[in-house]
Amino acid sequence: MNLVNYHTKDAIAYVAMAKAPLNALDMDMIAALHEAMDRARRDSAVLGVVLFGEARMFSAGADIREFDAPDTLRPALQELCSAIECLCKPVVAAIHTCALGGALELAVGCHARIAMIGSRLGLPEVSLGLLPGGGGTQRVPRLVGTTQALQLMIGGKPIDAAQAHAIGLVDEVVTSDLLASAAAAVIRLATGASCRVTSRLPADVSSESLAEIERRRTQTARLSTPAQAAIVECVDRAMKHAPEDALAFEWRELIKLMHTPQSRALRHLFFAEKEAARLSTGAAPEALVPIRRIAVVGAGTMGSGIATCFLAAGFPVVLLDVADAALERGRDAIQRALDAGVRRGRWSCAESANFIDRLTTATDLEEAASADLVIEAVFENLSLKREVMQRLGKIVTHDAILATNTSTLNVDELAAATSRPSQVIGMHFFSPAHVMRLLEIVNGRATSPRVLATAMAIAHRIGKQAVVSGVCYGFIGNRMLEGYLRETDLLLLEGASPAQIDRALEAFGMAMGPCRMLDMSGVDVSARVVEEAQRRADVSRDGAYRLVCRRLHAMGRDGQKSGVGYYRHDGQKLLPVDDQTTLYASWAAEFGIARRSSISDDEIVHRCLLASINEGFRIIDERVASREGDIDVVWTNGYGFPRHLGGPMYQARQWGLPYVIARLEEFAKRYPREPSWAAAPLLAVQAAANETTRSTA
Ligand code: T1G
Repeated sequence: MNLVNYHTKDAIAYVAMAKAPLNALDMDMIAALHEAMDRARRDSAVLGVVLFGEARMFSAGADIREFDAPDTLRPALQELCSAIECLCKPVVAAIHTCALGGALELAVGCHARIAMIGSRLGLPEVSLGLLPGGGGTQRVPRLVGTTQALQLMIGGKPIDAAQAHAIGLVDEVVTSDLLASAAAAVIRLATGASCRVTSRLPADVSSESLAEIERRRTQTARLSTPAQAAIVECVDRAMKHAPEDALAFEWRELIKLMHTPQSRALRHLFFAEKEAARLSTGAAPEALVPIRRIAVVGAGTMGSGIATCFLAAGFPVVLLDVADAALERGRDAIQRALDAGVRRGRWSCAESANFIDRLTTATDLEEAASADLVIEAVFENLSLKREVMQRLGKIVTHDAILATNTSTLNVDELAAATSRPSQVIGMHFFSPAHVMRLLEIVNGRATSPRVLATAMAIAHRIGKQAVVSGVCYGFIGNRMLEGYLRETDLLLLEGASPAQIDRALEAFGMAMGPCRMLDMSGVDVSARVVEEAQRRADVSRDGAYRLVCRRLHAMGRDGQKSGVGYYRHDGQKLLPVDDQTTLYASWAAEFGIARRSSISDDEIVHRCLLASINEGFRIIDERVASREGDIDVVWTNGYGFPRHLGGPMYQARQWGLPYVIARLEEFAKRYPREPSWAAAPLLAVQAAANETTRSTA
């Protein structure tokens, strides 16, 4: 099987990258491309080269798997691009579907670029903690200017072919006959047309370019992400230094970045996300339930957000609710979400209008009969959800899938309420559903493999990051969140303030501290979940369990919505609550919890995170989650865990399992009343430690 296919026709050499699945530019592929270009150079009958990708796309860029051994790598892609640039014959890149990272750098090393409409082009290396190391930091600024180039590299977001054409990244956008158009471009270049050279220093560097570099230098110094700062320095050299020196600098910076903990963590997450979602691409299409029409039951915040996800993915959606007023509010919420997507450039006005045209609403549940996938998103109440699922089970067709959006209830109990438990699955969206990428797919005891595979494929289709969870209280994310919030609550009773706890965890890297988060999402919501979970004995029934949360709710202090919760809300300002110290101290005394005058940030971070990590090891022990990487994907995509730290389980591995076990044992001794620090989870951690010991023996 050749990595590169080469054939000639009408004096044009066609060089096709042919390495499934995505033409990743590993060392072998780059060597094969070198040979093909050399063959075209030696063939006197060949006027020039069309370079393209067979199968799914032009190329997904460099092979990320090679980055774990950075010191074995050579600047092969830089050398290939320089060889193409200096080839005595024109080389035109014909781009379809995707040209990302090194793939786009390869295309920019060519003398012209033709792209199929709708193709995506980008330099996403920064999302891996890296920089474009195939000459991109040098050639792209010379092609499109420093402002556009820095936006592409520091933002890391792909653009489509039309946008690429508008900034001069591609020379032509076609709707068909991609290779023929590229061949015509070769002939034009071979017969005298000029091409835009990117190999030399620009004749003059505008003051705007230099000012933009300075602006970005200041900005990235604040962001303290090494990759972005390095990108700015490379672009600065593209404007001022001899090309070969600047290329050498770019390569050295790339290798340095590959060694950083941030990049290693981000590369861990890249593959963890693929592995978590793998079922979505593994099942053969005929093995899936055909999904053409969606019904969403419940037009509230979650229901309208879920409906928006499917509308924006091109599905017709019927939104159901018992009251016309609720449906009107739901439709308005969907329109607002679509308008926001237009403002953010996620879709065009025309597309947005097209999406909303696919929405119908109804108050009669029978309207769900024509749906292939029905998602219930009614109020989080077991008897209500049971009744809805039972009625749906009698309404929908035999093959239709019934999904519940419950976040804490038992999916197996809801499945049992229908006459078709094998068709029932959990699809736990995170609010706002049309924004948050994470989707927990809850695989019920009776759920059929075909329904599971279909749900995973649908998750992929609506752009969600799917993670499969077994059935347990809170699935993966919320169950681990309980430990995190339990320790937050206890620390408040022991004398820490909401502001100190939030500051400590935000300094660690969490997007939002737990007290701020609870005030924003509603103290009442969390209190109701805890009380229901205590009633079902899913969590500790100890009266001190999540006491502060329950007591604040009992006082009507439900956070932002009531103006006071863990903080007093004065507009955007979060202020301390005057009587909080007295209140928390009295509650602590009520339950014999000792107060301390000072609690370190280190203790706050470790207790909250290790409570989650401990639960994470239990979740794996119980096979609720398949692997540690899945848990990392849940927490970085749904709970604001910093991506550059890889996720809670990855972080535990970086701390070292012996250290984790020692700290867990320390907390278990100090808090004997708290069952969650009990020995059981330590066995899981110990098992993991043994496995590590074995693997490194
Ligand atoms: N390297 C290695 N494996 C890759 C890969 C890559 N670049 N891209 C995808 N895969 C694997 C992926 O793990 C999965 O594996 C399979 O291919 C299908 O992927 C020097 C330093 C292109 C939009 O960041 O964004 O170039 O699970 O399910 O949904 O300057 O893949 O089947 O075992 O995602 O159609 C820059 C990363 C690299 C692009 C296609 N490039 N890839 O999405 O398929 S760094 C990227 C993607 C670089 C140079 C620098 C997406 C995609 P498995 P998939 P998809």
